[in-house]
Formats: sequence, C-alpha cells, structure tokens
Amino acid sequence: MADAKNKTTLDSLKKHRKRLTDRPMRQLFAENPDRFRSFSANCGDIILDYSKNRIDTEAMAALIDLARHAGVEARRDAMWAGEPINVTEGRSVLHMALRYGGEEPVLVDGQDVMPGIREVLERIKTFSDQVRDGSIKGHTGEQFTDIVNIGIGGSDLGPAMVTLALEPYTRADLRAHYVSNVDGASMHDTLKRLDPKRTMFIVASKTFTTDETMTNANSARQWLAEALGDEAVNDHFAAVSTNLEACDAFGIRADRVFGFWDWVGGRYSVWSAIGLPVAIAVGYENFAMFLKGAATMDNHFRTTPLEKNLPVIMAVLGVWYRNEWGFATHAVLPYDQRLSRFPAYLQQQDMESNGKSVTLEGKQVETETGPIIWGEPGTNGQHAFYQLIHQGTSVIPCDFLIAAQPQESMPPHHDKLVANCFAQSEALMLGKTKDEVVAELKEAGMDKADIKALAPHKVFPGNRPSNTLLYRKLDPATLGQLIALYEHKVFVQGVIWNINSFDQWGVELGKQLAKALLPNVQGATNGAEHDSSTQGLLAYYHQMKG
Ligand code: G6Q
Repeated sequence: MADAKNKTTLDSLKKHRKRLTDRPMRQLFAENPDRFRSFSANCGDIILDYSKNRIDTEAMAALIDLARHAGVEARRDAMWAGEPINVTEGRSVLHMALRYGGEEPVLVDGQDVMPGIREVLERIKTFSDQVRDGSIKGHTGEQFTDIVNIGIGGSDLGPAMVTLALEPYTRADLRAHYVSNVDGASMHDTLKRLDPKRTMFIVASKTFTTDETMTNANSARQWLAEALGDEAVNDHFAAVSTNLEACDAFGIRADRVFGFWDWVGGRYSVWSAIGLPVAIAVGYENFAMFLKGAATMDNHFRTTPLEKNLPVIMAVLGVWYRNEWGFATHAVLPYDQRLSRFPAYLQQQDMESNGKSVTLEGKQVETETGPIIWGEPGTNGQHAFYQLIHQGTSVIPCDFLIAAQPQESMPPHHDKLVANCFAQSEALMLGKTKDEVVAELKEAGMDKADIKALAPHKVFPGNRPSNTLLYRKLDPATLGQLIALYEHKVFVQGVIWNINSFDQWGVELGKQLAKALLPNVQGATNGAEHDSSTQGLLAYYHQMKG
C-alpha cells in the first residue's frame, strides 16, 4: 500500500472486516431492504450491482477513503496529462488518447498526440473499407475472404476477443483468424482451410522482434510464396508496429504498415492499429463505436466522484477481498457466450499489470497484490467448476456479466440465461442452512437417518460475494465500455498497491532461457550448463524424438 498515510484507513478496514465477519450478507439484506439502491451504480447503460458483497455503508466509505488516500485521483490525472507514470520504462501511458475523439490536445513531452492518432485512424478506415468492398485485392485479382492476424499477447488477445464478441457485426464472407502460438499446429490448422489467393496476413507486433510472431510470419510468407510466388507476398501482407524499419526489412510495403506509439502498452493496444483486423471484420463504423464506448467509460472514470465511480468501486472491493479477507482468486463469469475469451483477455490485463511484488520505489510489497483471474461463460461453468465456488473451502469473489437484450430472437434462450445468472449470485449470497436442508428433505419424505447422513452434504455456506454487471446489449460501444472499465479497475488497484501496472519484466527470464535452450534442443547436446532436471528432459527428448 502507498505509505503511512494509509495506515489509519488500513486499521479501520481491519475493524470493518472483524465486524462484518459476524454479519453475513443474508442478514445485511434482511436488515436493509434498500440494499440494491445503496450499493449499485451505473455508467450509461451499464449497471453495476455490488450489493452482494461483504460490505455495509461504513466499510464501503473506508474502502473509498483507501483509494482517495492512495492518491488515485492524482495518479489518474497524471496518466491523462501524459506524465511518464510507467517509471521502469520511462513511458507515458496514454491508451485513453487512442479513443478520446475530442478536440482538446493530449500532450506527451509537450507534443499533441491527437493529430497522429487521427491520421492512423483515417488510414485504418480507408484500408478496412477497401478490403471490405473488394477494391484492395490479392495478387491474382481475387477479393480477400480471410484475414489472418499474426501476433501474440497484447497483439492478439484484444483483437481476437473483440472479434469473437462482435460476431453479429461480422460478415460470413470475410473471416478473421488469429494465430499466436509458436506451436506450428496453430498456423497449420488455420492455413489448411484457406485459399492463398484470398488470404491476407496482418503481422501485428509492437516491437516486430517477438520470436513467436516472426516465426509465424515467416511460415505464412513461405506458404504464400509457395502457392503464388515471391512477387505475390507484397499484396498479401500488412503490418502493425511501432518498428517501421523492421516492417520494411520484412518486405511489407509502406502503405500497408500501420504505426502506433511507445506510450501504448501491448495489453492496452486493441484501441490502436492493433485493432485493424477488428475494423476489417466488423467495419470501421463499428470499430469507431467501440472506441467511443471506451471514451464514455474514460470520461466516467475521470469525472465521477469516487463513491459512484464504477472502476473505483470494483477496484476497492477487489483490494478488500485480496488484502483483508485473503481471497486469492477472482472469477469472471460472462453469461454471454460471445465473451468466452473475455476472462482470458482479463487474465493478461490484470495479472500482467498487477502481478508484481515490488513497489514503485523498488521495495518488497507488504501486502498481497493482483489476484489470480479466471473464468468461463455461464451457464457452461455451472455444470463444471461452480461446485467449488458454492461449496469449496476457498471463497472466490465473482463478476457476473449479462446483457438485457440478446442479439438474436430465439425465445426462450435469453430468459433462461438471465434466470440462471441472477440465480447464481442469489445462491452464492444466500446459501442454504442446515435447517433449510433438513426441512426440504423431510418435505420430500426422506427418513430421519438418511436425512442425518445427507444433510451436511447439501448445506451451502452462502455469504459468497459477487458483482453483477448488467448492460443493454453486447454492441461495439458496450464492449468498449466494459473493457475500459476493467482497465481502469486494474489501474486503481495498482495505485493502491503502489506498484507499476504498466511494465512486465516477469516475462523476460523465460524468453532468455528459451533462446539459450534452443541450440540444445536443435542439436544433440546434453546442455551441461543447465540444471539436472533440464539436462534430463533434454536427454529424454532427444531419445524420444527419434
Ligand atoms: C503486453 C505485453 C505483451 C506483448 C507481447 C507481444 O502488455 O507487452 O503481451 O503484447 O509480448 O509483443 P509485440 O507486440 O512486441 O510482438
């Protein structure tokens, strides 16, 4: 946590936690019929119901105080002012500028970044329109029907998740595919259904040096050149990168290279030209609505008092559970099949940002930081891992996400989906007492001995916390809002924990060692410089691969 000025707030949080330990939510709901009204807030069409949490008015006020004392407002303003708040990389953090769309200048080192953003957006519009209307064609004069995005991490998870989420806005005759893994299976299985004459590749890499992406890009180029000749490559490749020289060296023509800037972190880059495959798949107008939705949430985050500020509320509740109650994981459960990749997207968003254990000053943190984020869409999860959420020994705070309106008219599907979603949070909150179980079993005619044996298994402890995010419809603007909501939530938590949410040094060691190991894997050497486990694995690998 930031420093001593938080001490009083932290002590008060402890007191609130002790007090609330003896007052389960069931009781809190019974005492306050207005609980939903007291603990819900909205941003446009997104309602956050956070009443099913282990809070009361006093605890919530203390949590908001924690955010205030940690300096969330000042750091938020410093981010928007272009200050280099990513201190370990000496960079500004201005993904909000990418979707701002307003007239005011946004400055980095005294330079307005908005003209550059507008220029790239204009190029994305022209290019995506021309791919969609067929005026940009492949080498043999055929219209493109398949776009393969080659990127990984932030250059993949965002656009892949968004394309899936906005499926109703895509065209059946223009498909976007995403290849990220260096596992050749991914590229192989994607290409086997594609016609090179009608396939375009977008190589998406901020650095244009990422090994997985460059390996996949080279394989794609080879596949294309084998089918259509080397001279076709130019017509079938585009690139998105901050490294324009490397794009040129790869052989991608300048008018097919879309730039972005070092103040856009990889996991915040879906709003930049990294969103190009999305713009092609759903059309530029929808991509623009997606940006606009995010800007709505940015405005909410920047101007709404902390008490009614959705990202702040979700952030402090997360800190409450992580630090005061000791809950290590957090589940994201969209009742929206098209958000099936949203939990994976948020895993990067949250765990790469806040999976840190040193403070901004480089000291060991004194509290737990980012939780483990996981999840799957409902109702599928109900038939799988929800057992543990309801009756396991770990308490797992959950976020439920649900649209009021489905995209397709297929009654009674959506009503059933909504009923299941609301039922889960109610069940988690209420639980089922032993008395209730016994009464139910008696009612069903079971004899006393059987009731005695079975009842303990059928008790639900309840008092298990959740948020519900209810939105009108999963349209591009709403999706933009939802993503920005979580981005800001993670930001606020990073400020409270006093860590740098914008670097990711933890991914480096594995990359270094993979580079060092490759010669051992490719040659038959035993890798004597490695530990005995690695040597043993290498030896068996060489023996087994034959
Ligand atoms: C995200 C990370 C990381 C990055 C990938 C791909 O914040 O920086 O996930 O996006 O490693 O990097 P490139 O875009 O440079 O290939």
